[in-house]
Amino acid sequence: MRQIDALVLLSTVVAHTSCVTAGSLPRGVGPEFAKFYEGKSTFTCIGHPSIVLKSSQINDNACDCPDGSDEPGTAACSYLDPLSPEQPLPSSLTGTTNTTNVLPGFWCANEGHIGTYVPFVYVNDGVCDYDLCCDGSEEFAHVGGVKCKNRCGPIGKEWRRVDQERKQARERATKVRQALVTESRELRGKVVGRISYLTQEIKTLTVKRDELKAKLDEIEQEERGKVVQGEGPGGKLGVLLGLSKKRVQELRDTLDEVLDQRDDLQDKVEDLENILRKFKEEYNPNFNDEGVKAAVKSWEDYAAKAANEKKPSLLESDILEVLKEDGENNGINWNEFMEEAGSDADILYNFEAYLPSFLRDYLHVKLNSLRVWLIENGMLADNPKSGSESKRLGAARGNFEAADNEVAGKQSKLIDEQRDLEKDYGPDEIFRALQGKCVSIDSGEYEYELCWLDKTRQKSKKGHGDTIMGNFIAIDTEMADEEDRVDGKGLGQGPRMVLRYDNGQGCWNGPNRRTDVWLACAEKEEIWRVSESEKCVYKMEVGTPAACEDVQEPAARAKDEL
Ligand code: MAN
Repeated sequence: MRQIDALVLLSTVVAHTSCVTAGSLPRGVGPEFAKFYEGKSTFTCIGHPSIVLKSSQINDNACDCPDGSDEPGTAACSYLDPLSPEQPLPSSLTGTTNTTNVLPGFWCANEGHIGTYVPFVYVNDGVCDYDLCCDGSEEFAHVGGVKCKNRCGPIGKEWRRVDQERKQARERATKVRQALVTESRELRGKVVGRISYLTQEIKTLTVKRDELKAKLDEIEQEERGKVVQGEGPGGKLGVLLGLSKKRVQELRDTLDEVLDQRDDLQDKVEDLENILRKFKEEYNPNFNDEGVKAAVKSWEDYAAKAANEKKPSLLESDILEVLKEDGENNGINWNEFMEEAGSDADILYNFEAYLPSFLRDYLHVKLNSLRVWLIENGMLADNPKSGSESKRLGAARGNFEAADNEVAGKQSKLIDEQRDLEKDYGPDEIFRALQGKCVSIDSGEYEYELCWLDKTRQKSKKGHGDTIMGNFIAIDTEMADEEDRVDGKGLGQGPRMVLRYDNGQGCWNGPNRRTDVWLACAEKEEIWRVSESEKCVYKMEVGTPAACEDVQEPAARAKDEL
């Protein structure tokens, strides 16, 4: 108890130790209160200016000021001391005041060491409080014959040695921390590098993937027999059919005209042959006219040749068949051809069935070579009715799916990396360098393990297996208020980082295990102690160079890092 009080008071006064010479002041006055006592013939109560006392009333062992300021060097007003509430109020003041002592305590100058305030209740209590007042000045009355020698020489020397060691250890720990910060920065740089590399890779792969998709779509389209969509029903093949129908009609009209001309010419040939036949029968051979004789001879040769020529002539019925208008029962049934066929591919495959029989043989060969040409050029599936994919389509699909999977894989890696940059790794992202590393301690029947930003484990030494004591969730800050330990392996006082590990293995008949990992500055990673304050709720006290920096609230830290 006395040690804690001393530390609190010590911190208040360290900065003021050299301001005023103690000798010129009433006993027990601390440096920062000197101005109220120096060179005055009267004394005004510090907190009650209306009460003015004689100088002789200072330290006269009677509590005259309601705030105790007239007794800086005695225990007369110790009942006002907030550090000793157990002190009973004197009957004269009971019920009259709720004032506390305006002075923090009896000032012990501790020359050669560090001055500090001692609670008034310790003044002249017959005990040498060397841990607070190494010069023994608080026992000036020698109550019960007690004489407290001034021990500030050796105590101050030892304190400075320990303090020096502590400072050096802290400097070494701070250097280790700096190395961790450098490592963390490098690790972060690597993440940034991977993000930019992945972004570029995804860009390139997406273009490739999209090209492969377009190719796949194109081939699928083709395999379905849909040669790229054209205008109007039936696609390009529909257009082709329209053109074919028109062309067939044009050819039919031309054939019709040619037949008319043929008939005219045949009539004329017949007339001419009749004229020549009559000419041969009626000419007079006795006229020795050489020109006439040659003409008759030519006619006879022509007639003989015509009689010998038995050329198979096109049947008139066949020609008439061709000339007939297309319809349901003759010619090409274009309606049936265009409406009933399932697909363009079906149309091509069944084309011959729609033709008049006399054209089928001739067109069969031509159609076959057309089919082969269409398949080779990717305009017609090689086996549209089988239901299975062609090798070409299978390969295109495989290529696309591989590229698509690659893009998806890289995208998910990119998201992970981007999330990693947003994750809280603590001040200076210090835990980046520690992440994944573990530290453990042997304790009783267990070995306890802490894996930074991962898990805490309780490992049975009796072979009962490991128990997860929590999974890392967040970095928090909490106030520690513990006595300093001689070996320095303690949390001490002040704000400390606390790593929360939650949702560990379920506790029998209880909640899931969780662990609070309290951190304090140390030269090396070390679990100092593990406690289970309530069932399955653990506290680890851990030393680490990562904590050798003033702790900031996460919000302030985020602001600083912007
Ligand atoms: C085990 C350990 C203990 C815990 C009990 C709860 O023995 O994990 O720490 O308190 O289980 O049943």
